[in-house]
Amino acid sequence: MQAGDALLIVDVQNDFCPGGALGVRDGDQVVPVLNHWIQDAERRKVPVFASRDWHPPGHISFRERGGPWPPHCVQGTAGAAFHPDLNLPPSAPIVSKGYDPDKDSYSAFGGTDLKEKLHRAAIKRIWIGGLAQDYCVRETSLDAIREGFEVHVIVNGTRPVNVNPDDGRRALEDIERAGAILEQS
Ligand code: VGL
Ligand code: ZN
Repeated sequence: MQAGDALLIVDVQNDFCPGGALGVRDGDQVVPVLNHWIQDAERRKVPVFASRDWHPPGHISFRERGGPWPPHCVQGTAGAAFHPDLNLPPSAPIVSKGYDPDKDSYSAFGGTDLKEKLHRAAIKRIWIGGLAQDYCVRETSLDAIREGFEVHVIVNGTRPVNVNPDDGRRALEDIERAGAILEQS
């Protein structure tokens, strides 16, 4: 990571970790990995951004409204909080998504000012990790590429939901085909 780069931590929230409402298998294992990246970013003066899934009660993505998911990441609840061990810098801008009761967005660019924030910080290249690999990380990475950023995905800093067993693998393939670089270390 160097000048012109940003680190983007996607949805590392309690509800996406084991025991959470939409717990991703080994989701909490991304935390120590991403903490290392955060530490490295701070040392290099690379800005860190974080997104969070931030739904109102009765959100359209919830089963009670015909959506695919149990209620999760409800605004202000413990499940919507970042994992307690995630060491986000206090200065890290936080982007909230999925706040409209009638709209969902897996992408951290959807309905947010993330693009403007990144442009204002003169960011050209983004390092992305977090949850979940086959939803928010996938869509955020694809949008970032569409917006013209160079995208690196920190693969061991992500985990898939795997509604279907291959979803994570396919998501990585899709992201790579779109032009992202998969960071395997
Ligand atoms: C996500 C499922 C439902 C995500 C959000 O952030 O990956 N997944 N809502
Ligand atoms: Zn959601």
